[in-house]
Amino acid sequence: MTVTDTPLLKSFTRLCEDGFRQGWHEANGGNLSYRMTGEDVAACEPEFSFDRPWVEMGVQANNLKSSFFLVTGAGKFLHNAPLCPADCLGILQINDAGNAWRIVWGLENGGKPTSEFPTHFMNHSVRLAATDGANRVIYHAHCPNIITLSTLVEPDARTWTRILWKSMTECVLVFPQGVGVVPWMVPGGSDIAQATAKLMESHDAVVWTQHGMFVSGDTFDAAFGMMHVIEKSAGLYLAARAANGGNEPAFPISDDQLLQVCRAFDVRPREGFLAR
Ligand code: 2HA
Ligand code: ZN
Repeated sequence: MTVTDTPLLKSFTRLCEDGFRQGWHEANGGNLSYRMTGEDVAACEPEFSFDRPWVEMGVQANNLKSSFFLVTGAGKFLHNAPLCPADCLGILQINDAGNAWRIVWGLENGGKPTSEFPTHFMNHSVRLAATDGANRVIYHAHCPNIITLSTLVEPDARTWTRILWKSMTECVLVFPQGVGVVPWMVPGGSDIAQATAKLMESHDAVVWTQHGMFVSGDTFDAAFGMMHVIEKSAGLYLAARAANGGNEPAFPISDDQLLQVCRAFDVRPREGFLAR
């Protein structure tokens, strides 16, 4: 089986296409990475080549030494990933020191991994540790309602989380830890990578103010679903606020109602975010 025929490539490009259809990936906006299993590597290895140079990342992680990632390419349109995966996507090997990558498959024609690879890499490191290896997918999207909301609401995690939980009943079950919020920063470097990774220690989802969102998940479905739920909730809040003359929605779900939902489904919401 060739790399492009593997179920992994199909799941990866399906998410790219689904995100595009949602309107989250204008031009080259957004990026995706997946930490490969030993089986994934074994299936793809016959097509690997090890002649491209190592590139230092400016970040380092002990728990990702010698691992392999499937990633989207810098400047590539996610919409094109299903059409020409070997051009738009690449498989990276991490070196023994955990501080550099080299391309072993794909990104033909001189491509490079996503400009946000430092953030993806650091997020993988903290989510691997936080979930005992279960999380494998890190996904970044330019979801419009999240971006709009950040022009209206201060970059405070408790404020954001309460808005999102209170706009749709099951949100508190989907992201009981709430969302982390990174205040506006220059994208693409190690500073925003460190700030995001710190929040990823205790969240599945982190908002990049006026930019978009990062989520993590065990599977492509889980990561996409997380993005979808949070973005939808932001949209519901914006619509309710617009319909109410720009004022706060008159009847948001109450703290007590959210606690009832949590009790019914045996979920613990983040401490201090709901009044008991
Ligand atoms: O263009 O989304 O944050 C890719 C990005 C950078
Ligand atoms: Zn972006």
